[in-house]
Amino acid sequence: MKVGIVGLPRSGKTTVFSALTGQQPDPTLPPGRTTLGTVRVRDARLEALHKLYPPAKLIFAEVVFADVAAAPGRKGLDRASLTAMRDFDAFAQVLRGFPDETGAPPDPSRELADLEAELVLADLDVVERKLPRLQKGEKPGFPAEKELLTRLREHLDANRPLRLAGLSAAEARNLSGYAFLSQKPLLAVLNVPEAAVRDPAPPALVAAAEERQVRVLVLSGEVERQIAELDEESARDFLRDLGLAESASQRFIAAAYGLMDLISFFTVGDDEVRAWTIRRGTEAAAAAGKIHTDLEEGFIRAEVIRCEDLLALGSEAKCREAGKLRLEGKTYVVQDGDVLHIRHSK
Ligand SMILES: Nc1nc2c(ncn2[C@@H]2O[C@H](COP(=O)(O)OP(=O)(O)OP(=O)(O)O)[C@@H](O)[C@H]2O)c(=O)[nH]1
Ligand SMILES: [Mg+2]
Repeated sequence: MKVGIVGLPRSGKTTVFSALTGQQPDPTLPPGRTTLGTVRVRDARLEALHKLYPPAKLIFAEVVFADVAAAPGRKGLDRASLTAMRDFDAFAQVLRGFPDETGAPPDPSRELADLEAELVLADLDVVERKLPRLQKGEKPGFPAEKELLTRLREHLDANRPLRLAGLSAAEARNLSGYAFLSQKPLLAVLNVPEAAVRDPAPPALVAAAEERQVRVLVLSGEVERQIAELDEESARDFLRDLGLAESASQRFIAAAYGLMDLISFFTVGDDEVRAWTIRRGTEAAAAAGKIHTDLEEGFIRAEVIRCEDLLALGSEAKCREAGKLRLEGKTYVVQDGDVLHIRHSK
């Protein structure tokens, strides 16, 4: 799962990316080239499970963030950046919450609208190049492609992002090859100065975000960068002094999980105790495939224990005795916090 840190030029994308991931993109990269950085998903349940298997390695799930090198001196997005953005599963749009280099005050609700307009235009361009070919009799890639694209064109023509087009799950799946930009889940990230880090988001931004069904996260890239340089205890003290409960990177990840409808399941053993990320609704065989393709192909059954049962009873054997271990088939829908052991024939 890759979250693209996107936004208008000079909004603070790279600052936020570096603060979250500790990675410094090479400033000489050509436009459109991406830099990836991973962030561990802290999970108290996983850390508690790890205590039951002392020699095991503890492996957190990770979220990948991407920063795109921008073409210098542009007002809007360059083509190379738009192309790079097609590859991301979701967007976090950084909104400038500080005066820019010329002293101009921030206008985050306008930035939200401006980027959206660019994404809508880029999608409209794709639809308008495809539709005439379908109308001329080109074989559609999926049933009713022409009708669906016609509907999308009307929607885009009205300056509405495809996220709000009320697409069914099947339609969204059919369209996945197009990688429409305005269809991708979006989170708004207001990057404010340290002094404003506890202030609520400005009402105009809240209204603009609500209208688009977008969540707003307020953070200070500057504060996050400083936290990233501290050890855990000093970071806690620093956050307490600022009146914050936790660093934004974990809030950011929680929001990204929600945005992409992601959940975690766990595997435990003497070698490793590990969290895996899947989309909500994933069935057991596909979840097993995340661990290893052999486990999906040779899937027989999943032994499932709820992590709270395992934590309360202290061992898999005790869970088995207490009837807390279930055997589930291929189509079992894995739940957040399930501990899985896959029985397989490979
Ligand atoms: N005052 C202040 N300046 C910031 C903050 N975050 C970023 N900046 C400045 O804003 C400018 C742009 O920051 P970047 O992080 O490079 O923004 P960007 O969106 O990656 O820019 P491009 O990739 O060129 O589009 C730089 O001069 C930063 O120093 C902030 O929180 N406060
Ligand atoms: Mg940048």
